[in-house]
Amino acid sequence: PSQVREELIQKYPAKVAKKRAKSIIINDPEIIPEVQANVRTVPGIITQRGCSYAGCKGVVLGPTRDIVNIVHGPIGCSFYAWLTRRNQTRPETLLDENYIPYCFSTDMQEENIVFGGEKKLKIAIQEAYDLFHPKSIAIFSTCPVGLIGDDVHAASREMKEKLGDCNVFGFSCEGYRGVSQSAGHHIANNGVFKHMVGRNNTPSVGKFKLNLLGEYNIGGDAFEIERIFKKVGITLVASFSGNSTVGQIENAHTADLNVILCHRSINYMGDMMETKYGIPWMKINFVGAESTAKSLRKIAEYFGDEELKAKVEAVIAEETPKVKAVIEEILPRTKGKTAMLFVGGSRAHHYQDLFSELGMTTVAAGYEFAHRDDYEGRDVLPKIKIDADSKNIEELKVVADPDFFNPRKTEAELEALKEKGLEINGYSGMMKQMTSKSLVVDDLSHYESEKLIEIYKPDIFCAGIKEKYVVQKMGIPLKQLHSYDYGGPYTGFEGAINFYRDIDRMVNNPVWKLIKAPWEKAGNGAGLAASYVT
Ligand code: CFM
Ligand code: HCA
Repeated sequence: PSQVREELIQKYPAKVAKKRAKSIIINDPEIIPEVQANVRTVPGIITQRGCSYAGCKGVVLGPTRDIVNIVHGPIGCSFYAWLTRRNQTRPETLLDENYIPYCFSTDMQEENIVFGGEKKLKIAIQEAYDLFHPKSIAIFSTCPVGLIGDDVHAASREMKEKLGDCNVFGFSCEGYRGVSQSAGHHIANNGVFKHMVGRNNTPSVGKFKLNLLGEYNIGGDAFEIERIFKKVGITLVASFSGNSTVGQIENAHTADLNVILCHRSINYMGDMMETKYGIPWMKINFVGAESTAKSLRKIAEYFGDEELKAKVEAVIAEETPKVKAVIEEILPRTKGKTAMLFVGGSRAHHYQDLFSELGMTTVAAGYEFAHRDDYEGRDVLPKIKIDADSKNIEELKVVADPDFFNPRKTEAELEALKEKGLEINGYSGMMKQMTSKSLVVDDLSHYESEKLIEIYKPDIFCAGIKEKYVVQKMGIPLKQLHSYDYGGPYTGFEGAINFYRDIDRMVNNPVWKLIKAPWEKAGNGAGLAASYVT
């Protein structure tokens, strides 16, 4: 692997090579080496990353169906984000509000850039209100808004007061706010926490009440998790934010546990809700049949109820045989094959579980925009250097709520749960789970992806739409782990079965052998030693 690392960086200018070397790591799960992450991409490098606005508007706020999300900016920022993320939603009746299929934009023109766009923004808010009378309107700032200094917060406050029965709030999530989507997640968490959580104090009903954080219902993933929760008797108070409503999120502080699926995008919310309301959080994973079973057991252990534990065991026993039957059929065809995963800030970790259930090895993986804790585990948090880019994002000062702070577990109870092996408020990251000498690469560049494929020739490469067709032209199937290539759901037990079948179809499709990869074409000298790979 150290030769591979050399090969990846040798074409770069010396300074760039030095920087990239810190983000290309040979894994050792015992020691867990440091990975350089959440730093600026070198200009000129083709990155997989997106922007802050994408992380705030598209990722965190986008899936809540009854907020009117108005993008303050030029139309392109809206148009290219319109329905592209595949977050599904299921209104309870046909009359329920659902603005997800819409695309709201202030359509800023040159005149607004020169003379300011606040007036146009307020007119847009009024127009949206007159048309739909929504409970909430959120405003998202695109790059020019910050550059010209439009105050979306003042405009929102003014309109909230004027409209009376509509909660209007803004986000300073200009694309350039941080080095990637990740800054937008943090900005979104702050805004949702400040303007939504705790607004509605209707007590929630149920014996085992939790919020599901960091699950965005891509391809219907949340529907499968909801099905399982219902079956075991767990009440989902609020989802952040797949298949969610404003009412759920405003009431989230009445739940007794937060479970976090995507740590990267929403860990801030878990911490803030713990401080303000006394609700602990636990990292769980519903991607993979075994992980789903393990996560359900963790939840039952947290609530410490024998009846719930028995119900969880009964559901696992009922769901597992159909999963096992499919694995048994497919495993002989997938066993021993290799995968690479370069996605976002959590799936590059979670989907390794599904591949290992198929007997496949992850030879290289990395995130687009995660932080060191997502690689190395939260123990490194105190060691992470605060740089100019991270300082840019507000850290909310959160204190215990005088009326609603209520520790759901005493210190002693939490200690006892930890003794039992339950990781409370913790996440041990991706590297601990990956094999020794596998490669971990942060913010993989396009050049590096081509090199990795030439060297390892993996049986499948997992990434997004920008990578898909380039990789497939090299004769390697690419599975989109963002949009799922319009498949899914992939969570829970039913989802695992869907995934096994989709991967089987891809890695065993003879069509890939008909494509001549660049290194197979005569005379291009790109034939890299397969002997690097052990
Ligand atoms: Fe979390 Fe996500 Fe992801 Fe993410 Fe994303 Fe996504 Fe992703 Mo695309 S919140 S970090 S910012 S799991 S949109 S649903 S698929 S990059 S790995
Ligand atoms: C985003 C959204 C995205 C893009 C996916 C892709 C998603 O980052 O703005 O590049 O294929 O999941 O839709 O991550």
